[in-house]
Amino acid sequence: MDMNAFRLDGKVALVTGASAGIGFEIAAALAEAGAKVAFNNTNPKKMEAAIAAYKARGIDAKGYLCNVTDEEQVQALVAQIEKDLGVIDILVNNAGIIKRIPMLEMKAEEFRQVIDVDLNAPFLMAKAVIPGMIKKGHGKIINICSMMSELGRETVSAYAAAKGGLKMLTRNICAEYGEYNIQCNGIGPGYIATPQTAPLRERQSDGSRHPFDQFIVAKTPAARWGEPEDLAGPAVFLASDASNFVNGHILYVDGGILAYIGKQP
Ligand code: NAP
Ligand code: GCO
Repeated sequence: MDMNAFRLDGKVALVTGASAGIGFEIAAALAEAGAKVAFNNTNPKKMEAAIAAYKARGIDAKGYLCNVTDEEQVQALVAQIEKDLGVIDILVNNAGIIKRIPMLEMKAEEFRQVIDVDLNAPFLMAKAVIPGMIKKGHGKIINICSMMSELGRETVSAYAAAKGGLKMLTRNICAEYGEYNIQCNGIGPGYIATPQTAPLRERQSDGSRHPFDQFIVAKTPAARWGEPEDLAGPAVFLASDASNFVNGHILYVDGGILAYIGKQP
């Protein structure tokens, strides 16, 4: 096998929300595999810090302020990247939010906000990049799903609905555009140590570990939280020619948690 199939030289990649966390590590890995990398976010200060952090890794990532829920901004983002770097070959829909609120206490507006970022925005982003991919004769779309694409849990109704929908959007893009040599797959991270899950890992006032932290470690065969770096290899694989016959698949990168009933207390 030609191992260059895992390289991304000459490719243009856009990772949404890659100012920190999972998106940052995925964007860095795509760059280290040879891609020219663009990323977007909404917060100028985090953008600046991210560009410096990419530079410290020897990566010349191009940052764009863009709210992925705004269709006009999304269209303008894709057009600007095409001018600056070229037509987008790889899109990673990573930008996402979560609101942990019991359903009966959650306002309709709060539910809509989560659906807007986590489900509507990946639709808008995919719609914006697919025409260029069709013209180019190939494309890779990677949607960052979640274990909540498969499982529910208290207080995350909007997030689980969005990520379940994102799993099916992934399969539908595969169905509709596979004939144009576009592969659309998902990555389903398990519990990963990022700002988004920081509240679930906070030390208690007596210095003990958060009960949820203990719960997740007991439920995970790897007996640890994932790190954003754990997602780098799977992302490079799904962004590369090595996965050209993988389509509509959700690759769970979860330390085995979805396969395991959990350690007996
Ligand atoms: P994070 O650290 O909170 O990063 C989320 C990123 O999304 C931030 O950089 C944020 O950038 C950006 N963002 C949020 N709303 C945006 C918008 N409207 N437009 C543009 N950018 C926006 O979260 P993370 O843990 O790395 O999560 C990244 C993805 O992985 C999310 O889709 C999340 O649902 C998913 N995921 C996370 C885990 C986990 O355990 N951490 C597990 C499974 C799936 P700014 O704030 O700078 O705008
Ligand atoms: C939560 C967590 C999870 C993770 C991830 C798991 O509150 O349960 O935030 O939702 O973010 O999605 O795969």
